[in-house]
Amino acid sequence: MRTQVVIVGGGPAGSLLSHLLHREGIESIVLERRSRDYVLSRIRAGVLEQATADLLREVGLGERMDREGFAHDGTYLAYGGGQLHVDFAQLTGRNVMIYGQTQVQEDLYDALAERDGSIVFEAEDVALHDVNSEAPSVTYTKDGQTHRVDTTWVIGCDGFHGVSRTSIPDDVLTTYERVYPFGWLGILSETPPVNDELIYANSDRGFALCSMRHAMLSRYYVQCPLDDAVEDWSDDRFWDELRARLPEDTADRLVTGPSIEKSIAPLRSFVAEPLRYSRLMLAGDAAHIVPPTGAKGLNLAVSDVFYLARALTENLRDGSNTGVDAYSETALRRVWRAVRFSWWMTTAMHRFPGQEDGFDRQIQLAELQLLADSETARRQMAENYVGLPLT
Ligand code: RFL
Ligand code: PHB
Repeated sequence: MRTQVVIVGGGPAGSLLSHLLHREGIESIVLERRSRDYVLSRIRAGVLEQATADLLREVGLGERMDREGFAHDGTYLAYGGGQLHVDFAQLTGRNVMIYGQTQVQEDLYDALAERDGSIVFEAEDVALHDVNSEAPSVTYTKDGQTHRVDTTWVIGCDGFHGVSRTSIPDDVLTTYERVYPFGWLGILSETPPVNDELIYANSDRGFALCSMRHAMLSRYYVQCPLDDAVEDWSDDRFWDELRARLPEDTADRLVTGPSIEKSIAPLRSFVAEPLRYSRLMLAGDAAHIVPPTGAKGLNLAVSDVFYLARALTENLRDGSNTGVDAYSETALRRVWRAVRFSWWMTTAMHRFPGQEDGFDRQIQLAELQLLADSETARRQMAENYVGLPLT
């Protein structure tokens, strides 16, 4: 068969791209290795930049988000026993939306389900062919049968471990990487969130984050050593550690309960450039990873495919190469800004091995004190957290 665009990977980047293209009259097919239920069982992001939320509304995906999500006008940074409020609304006139990636993904799958054949779940052995020619194709296996799709563009939205990026010759890509010497242990529990806004906590025992999904569903994280396993962390141990890392009055308010999900994620910054190799383009985690501290990963997946949908539409409808030629540079400008911010938040908020000599720890505290003392510093942090408009 033939389609205009083959999208490898049906996470947020791939499924949103297909939806955006469809609205412009461009046909695509999404090939997703996992089942729908498997993708929806992965607990990931929770914070949508204002531009992400606005885009979802604009393309008909905002109804449930506006009903069930929470607009947050600020956040708390806790350190040295106290906490600092960063008021996004006052500093930037913008805010963020608390709405889970799982819910965004459900809304996207519901939209794709209205178009027969727009997504193939459990597509195995996806392979890219002739992407460096005018006639690329993609093959995959489904229920033991091999299929081939001829196309004009192949878009790699298959995450960090996908096949798309690794289909590009090594000498084409330049990669930049920083692996952090710790991970995040996250739990989901059916308890009321400890606070009405998120709390990012820097404590002597390491980082902690209090987040939420809704009024009776909380998401909490603690920094942990990379070689820890989920089995090392009973619920009781998790709650004790979280309490120990929060300001006392917050710890006293914390309502605990059984975890319904518990997982460990490593922290990494990674960028592969350029985002294009002839007829193959990369978007989202397939091209770049940020540590979750800045809440940027999902938002970058969305901004990549926003630029890409516009570029592909111009190309396939009008024959223009302007957008596709500019895509990598346009998207990477935003990516590097988010990579810098996520690195900064990670560096300012975590306990690093080797900090024992005290110097780096004092710099961290000075960094946070600067935010407390300077409205200019707070505004810069707030502008980065709420994100740039998408234009
Ligand atoms: P995804 O979501 O990884 O989707 C890629 C899809 O491709 C499929 N796939 C394949 N399909 C076919 N053939 C193959 N060979 C394939 N290989 C893989 C996979 O099954 C998958 O369905 O990438 P995408 O779409 O680029 O989306 C990126 C986001 O998921 C990611 O950046 C965020 O979750 C990151 N992130 C956060 N981002 C935020 O903006 N705000 C947050 O608050 C936030 N918190 C987080 C996070 C990520 C976390 N983890 C677990 C890494 C918190 C955590 C703990
Ligand atoms: C989340 O709710 O999962 C979450 C929130 C903020 C972050 C990372 C993750 O920075």
